[in-house]
Amino acid sequence: MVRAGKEDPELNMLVGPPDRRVGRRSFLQVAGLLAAAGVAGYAGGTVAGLGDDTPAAVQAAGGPLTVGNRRDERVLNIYNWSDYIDDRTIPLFQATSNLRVNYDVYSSNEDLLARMRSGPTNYDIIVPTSWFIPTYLKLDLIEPLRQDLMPNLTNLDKEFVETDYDPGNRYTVPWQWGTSGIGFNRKEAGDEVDSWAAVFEPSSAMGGRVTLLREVTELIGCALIYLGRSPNSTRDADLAEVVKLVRSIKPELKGFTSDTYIDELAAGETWLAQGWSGDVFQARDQNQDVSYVIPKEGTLQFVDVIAVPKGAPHPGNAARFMNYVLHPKVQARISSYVSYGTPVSLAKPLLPPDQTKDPAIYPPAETKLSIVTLTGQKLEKWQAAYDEIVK
Ligand code: N2P
Repeated sequence: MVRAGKEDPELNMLVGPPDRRVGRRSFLQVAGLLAAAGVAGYAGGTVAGLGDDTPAAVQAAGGPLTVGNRRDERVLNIYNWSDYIDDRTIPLFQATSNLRVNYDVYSSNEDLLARMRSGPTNYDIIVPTSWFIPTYLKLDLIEPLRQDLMPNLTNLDKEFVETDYDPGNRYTVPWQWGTSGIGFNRKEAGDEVDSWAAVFEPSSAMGGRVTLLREVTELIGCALIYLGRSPNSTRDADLAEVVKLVRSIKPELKGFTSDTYIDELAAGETWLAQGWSGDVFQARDQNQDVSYVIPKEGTLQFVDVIAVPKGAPHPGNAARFMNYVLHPKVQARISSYVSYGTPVSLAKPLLPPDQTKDPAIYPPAETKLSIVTLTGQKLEKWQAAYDEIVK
């Protein structure tokens, strides 16, 4: 039963569905709203019992809320993927922590990495896909987390702790996870879409209505899977085949996009889109003709992880935010809205059963899912192949 009394402000704030996406276009407006919500937030700064900035945690950390920061400011600068959060989590975090959040978005790992390589930024939080973490570590772009400020780390499912890319969560905590697949309009593309052929060899009737992801690993990895090659291949012959295939269908494509396809699917402008699971479900929330399928050839599974850029101004505040989003109730609010998988099983009983039972969100063990390993020169080779395709 949902209590909505004053005694549990967090629960109170969970009542009622979120109604605005923090997407490409809306994030600036939302940022304005968030600033306003921060001003109207709790003056006291902590709310007991939430497992985030509890008085005990603050005391254990030895001081005021700004402990752990390089700049003594009640500010947190977040850089996350577009369409990857509900519209309530940030205002509620601001209210419970008395920190002001600046929220900015990107739409590909390449954009994020390029930004981080271009010199210091003011960001305290970034959310790369896990397979980029070895690269971030090698380039010395991220720093260890203030785990002492994150008691909710214990909420994480084991598989997100015992990872290859960051065992023990020294540098990262998972945000959400999902798959890439095909979003399609059943009225226009039919009910039978089940193969990557739908987007990598589209029929001429779909001309100008097909989009592919503007993201190196997803484009190259899924095309390799369609061609029956290893999703981690760096063989020149395999990559040449991918380039040839995708270049040959370019006249049929509406374009490459990793953000606008949500609105385009929802508006019925795009009929077939290579896309990420939750994004397609967000389009379906607006247009019931949209469906998502994991192609029969298999696909890539990703985990996007929160990390702190090296030398970030407010790593203490970043830890407070990570701790907040590891709370099952907060995870449930985010996950139910974005329709991606949660790394906190304790959140699942709080999610709508039609999500937790949906094999497209939580795929059964027999689904063919691959994980990209980005080591050595693979990223360069894949980027070169991608550039040949897109340019
Ligand atoms: C959010 C897309 C995130 C998934 N719109 C890509 N890793």
